[in-house]
Amino acid sequence: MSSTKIKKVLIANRGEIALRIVRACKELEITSVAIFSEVDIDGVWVRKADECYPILGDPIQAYLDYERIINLALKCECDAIHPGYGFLSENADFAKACEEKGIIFIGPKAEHVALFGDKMASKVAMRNIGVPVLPGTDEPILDIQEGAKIASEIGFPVIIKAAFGGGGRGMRIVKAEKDFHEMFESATKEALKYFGRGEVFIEKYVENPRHIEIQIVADKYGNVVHLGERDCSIQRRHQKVIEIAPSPRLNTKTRKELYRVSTKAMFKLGYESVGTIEFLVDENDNFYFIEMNTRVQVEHPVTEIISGIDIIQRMIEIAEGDKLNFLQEEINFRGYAIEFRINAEDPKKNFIPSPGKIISYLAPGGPGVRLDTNIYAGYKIPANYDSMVGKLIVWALDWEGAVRKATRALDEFYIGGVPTNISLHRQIVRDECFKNGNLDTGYLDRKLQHFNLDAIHCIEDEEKKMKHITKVIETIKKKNINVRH
Ligand code: MV4
Repeated sequence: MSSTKIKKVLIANRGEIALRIVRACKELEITSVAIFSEVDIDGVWVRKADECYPILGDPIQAYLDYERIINLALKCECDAIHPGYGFLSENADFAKACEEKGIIFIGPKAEHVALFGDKMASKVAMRNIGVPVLPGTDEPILDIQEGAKIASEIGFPVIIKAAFGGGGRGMRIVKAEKDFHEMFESATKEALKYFGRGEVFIEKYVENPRHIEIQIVADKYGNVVHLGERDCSIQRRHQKVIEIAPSPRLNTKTRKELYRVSTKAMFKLGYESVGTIEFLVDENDNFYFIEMNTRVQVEHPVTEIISGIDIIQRMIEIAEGDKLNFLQEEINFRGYAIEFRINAEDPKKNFIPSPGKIISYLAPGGPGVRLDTNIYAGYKIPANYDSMVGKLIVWALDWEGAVRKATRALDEFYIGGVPTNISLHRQIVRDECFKNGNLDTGYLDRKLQHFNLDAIHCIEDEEKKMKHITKVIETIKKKNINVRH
């Protein structure tokens, strides 16, 4: 297979992931082209990219209108488009349209984007190649009575899921047959509203599982490598809040089996590019495939840090037709990395989004601290997009060290002017269950009510200390006290 040197990439995304891709392009000496909506002109990625073009009109459509984006890419002679995550990153029609226009889609083959966009077809494909999946239906439920009957055969609790959705929308847990009808109706309605498709399916519900995902990197020549796992169990309303690599409590046997089935499945499918296979792990360490993400994920930095692999650069090189430049046995996983999603949301008001102007900004730093963000003092967080404004990632050789470093870094982190969820993170890292790595998807729901979410800023304590020491100095000077230290 031939290699096509990519010289110029259009980044069809915004915010921190767009900046991340600009950085990867710079290090590969690839020209980066940013697009931005009318509310995003102050984005760091816009100014750091080699070229930037406004997509005027609706601020959301600016990153979804793929005909405009492809035409712009052609006009500025880009060889490739990187979709990042969200927006068009899992739109098979977009991937196909790029290929038809002769533009490299930096990601998997369109057929795999389509396959894994269908949550039922994904399960059938993975089950056929030996990946454990949960008992459930392979087809959408078309008749409620039939659905209730199947649910009873599977055994309650069951979970109803959107066939063409993800992230918890169109998802309902049904604990008893009497609730099935109402839950089926509301799941279907929500799936239709959010995904334009109302098909739902059923599967056996796993109580309080751990959410473990395997990072895959595969080239166009059948070389498939895993980059370990991430524990994403700390979620709030299906939004990941903290991600950890490796999982602090996964046993070695389960870990190795997860790696084995994941790499084997991707090899058999002929998968190319990066991808993440999501599993649920129950209390008896049984694991089950639930979905696959055919894109780079928000939480990729924790894997980059423990493996030493730049996932975005490898994605670009794979798209160019390069072979992977490392073997599985050459990947040495070192230490623990923890990612804290920094969201402009108000923990004191049930985490409603809190866009607005950042008045002051003091970022943490020091050994083992990485910050992937697009914010700065003076930046106005737009109200049009997801509330995540950045990610704080820490690394240490052992779990306890990573938790200590996280505590220190979060205590340093100060964003003035808009409420953020930093106070939530500061509570979590001090929680015994978290420190013991005792995590499952129900963790945050159990703990939230007990946390003190006042935005207690260590900065204010420092201000008091500095005011005090200033007064002491003035007193010394006034009384001409001779202080010999
Ligand atoms: C499940 C599950 C338990 N049993 N499926 C699917 C979408 C993904 N983001 C979360 N999903 C889950 N699928 C079965 N059969 C548990 C989750 C799940 C979850 C469910 C409800 C509330 C929060 C959750 C957090 C992570 C995983």
